Amino acid sequence: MEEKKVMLSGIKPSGDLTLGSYLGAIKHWKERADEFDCYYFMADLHAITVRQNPADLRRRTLEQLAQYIACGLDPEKNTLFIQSHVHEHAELGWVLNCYAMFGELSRMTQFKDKSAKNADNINGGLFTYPSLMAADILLYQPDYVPVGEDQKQHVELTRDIANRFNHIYGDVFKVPEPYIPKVGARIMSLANPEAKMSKSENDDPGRVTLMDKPEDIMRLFKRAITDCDACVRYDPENKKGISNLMTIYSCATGRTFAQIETEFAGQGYGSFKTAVGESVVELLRPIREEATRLIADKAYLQDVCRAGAQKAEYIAQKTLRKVYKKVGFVAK
Ligand code: AQP
Repeated sequence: MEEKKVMLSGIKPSGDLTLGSYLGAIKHWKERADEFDCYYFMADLHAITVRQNPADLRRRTLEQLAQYIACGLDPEKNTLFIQSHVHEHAELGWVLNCYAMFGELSRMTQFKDKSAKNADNINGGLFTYPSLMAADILLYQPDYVPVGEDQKQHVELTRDIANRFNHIYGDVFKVPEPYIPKVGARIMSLANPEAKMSKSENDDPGRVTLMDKPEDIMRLFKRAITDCDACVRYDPENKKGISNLMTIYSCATGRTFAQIETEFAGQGYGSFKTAVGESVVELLRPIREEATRLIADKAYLQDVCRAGAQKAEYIAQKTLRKVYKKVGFVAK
């Protein structure tokens, strides 16, 4: 029997998952479970590159697992685990640090953005984040890494590191491809369509989280920033707010931009914003309800992540053993 291709991705439990996390990442993960051997994790090692409250981090990590499952990731079909439970991530991360160049790491947009936002805590982990991300990926030899547009640069660096390593030691790593969705790869804040909708931006009045109540979602959409043109038309250059809302509506309803333009022709923005809000309420309702149920069942969540870590570790160990041998470490 032909082996299934491997797919892997992760999200930092650095804040409550947003509509952006869902449309840019998780939605595409669940569509692949039958076709691929899928590994998805809660990237807690990455989360501490920005200071976290320990109790919140612990709570959010398990809540994120509950939300993954509620979004449709069946733990029987997908390997779901917590990054820090598989110590091979940190170990390979160190090795790959020695194959990632200072200049490359300095050019990463996320490092520059996060350094600007956390000027009092520009730590080494923030700088070497891409080496750990390369380790996360390369340990599992995946064919595809589904990410939003903002993570494309990191996947490209992973490819460079893998190629560099393979060039020295032979074919150790499979060089993965980023998989970036055509629509929804970058969902912007409803309050500032120039900025990405981010989990950790708690005070962003344009952030929709998976656990938001319907009335809060409707309020956020009614207040969404648009323009004074009063015409629902997709133009991401000149009409960023409306184009963002159209992207969200398209993802939630499956309609194309042309169909949306026809649907709202001559109607102004009020009814459009209401329709987008309602589509998101209906999209998120079953996720919120199922996640709420699962969050209350801590024993089940613990079982899922324990089983996931065991399965992930088996693969991760094999790759790490090979890497240690190649670089010249003495076997235990
Ligand atoms: N707004 C978004 N639109 C589309 N995709 C998004 N992703 C995140 N936000 C959006 C995708 O989700 C995956 C997980 O991202 P991450 O948590 O590892 O890091 P991030 O991209 O830095 O996410 P945030 O929300 O901005 O977190 P914080 O605020 O902690 O830095 C990735 O595939 C990402 O592309």
